[in-house]
Amino acid sequence: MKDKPETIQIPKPLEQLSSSELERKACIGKIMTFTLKSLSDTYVKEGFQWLLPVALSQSTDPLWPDPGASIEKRIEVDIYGKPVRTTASMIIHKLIASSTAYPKLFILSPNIRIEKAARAETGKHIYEFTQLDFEARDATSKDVMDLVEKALITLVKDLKTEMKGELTSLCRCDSLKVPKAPFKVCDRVELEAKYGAEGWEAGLAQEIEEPVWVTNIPREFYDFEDFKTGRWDNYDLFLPQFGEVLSGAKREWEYGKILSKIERDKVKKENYALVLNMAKEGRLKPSAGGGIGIERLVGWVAGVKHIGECQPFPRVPGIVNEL
Ligand code: ASN
Repeated sequence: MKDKPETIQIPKPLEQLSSSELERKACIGKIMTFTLKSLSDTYVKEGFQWLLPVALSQSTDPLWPDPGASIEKRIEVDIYGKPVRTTASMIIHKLIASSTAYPKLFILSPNIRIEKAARAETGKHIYEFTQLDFEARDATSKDVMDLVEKALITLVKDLKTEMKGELTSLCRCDSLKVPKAPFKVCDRVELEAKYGAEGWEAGLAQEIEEPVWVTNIPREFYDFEDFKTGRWDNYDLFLPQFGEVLSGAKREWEYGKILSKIERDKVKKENYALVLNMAKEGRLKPSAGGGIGIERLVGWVAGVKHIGECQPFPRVPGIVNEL
């Protein structure tokens, strides 16, 4: 996400809000509740198991190399004589869980990413957010796109009837349109040619009027890369006038490829011993999945300027409140 020059009001903690600001906060809160219920209903109906998140693990998302990453600090502590990290995403857990007891799963998990303080005013970054992270064994990218399109269309359609009052008071009732499936799919290479290597994300978000998928984005080792063509079988979902709200991929499952990518990226191999061993033993299964940034999705629905507004206890980069 490209940082915006426009000054954005930084979300304040609850105890500092005026009565009209509290009303707005309550409205966004109701849209959050509705969204969580709608999405979890869709995933459960589609046969996904609902797993609980973990906060500390030896292995978490390396978030590297990722062109969008701006992590200032990685949190690592020792417990019981072992180093553990706070969850950056549950991708590694999803690979293991979907290969074993939970072929189709989703988790609403807190993701801790200590973003650089300079990102306070992008309106799209918070240092602790919630991701609806999901994974399905043997699924293809197309399967995931179909599922997400269905979840999003159901959500917006139902919001427009059942949350009409809230959307009206947020001045979002008319501008929020029910998206039409299938969403358009663009290749990142074409977008870079059109908007430039740096500006394509912002350029795309400003131009589109419907959600758009972007594929073929070079990033972490777990996303599938075709070594013959150099093409990545992954995808981001961009929402109009907003930006990226989901990222996901078909996954790597072959030992040789995972090892060579970890080495190429200079990621610490010892932090991914379990994934590597499972792959070596042929126990890592092909899968595809993704993660929806909940505050971003609700922020788009509610039309907020800063997604910290969707949090009861805002996590704005650089600002640490008592709660
Ligand atoms: N949740 C993302 C995925 O499933 C990974 C991430 O958040 N970095 O691909």
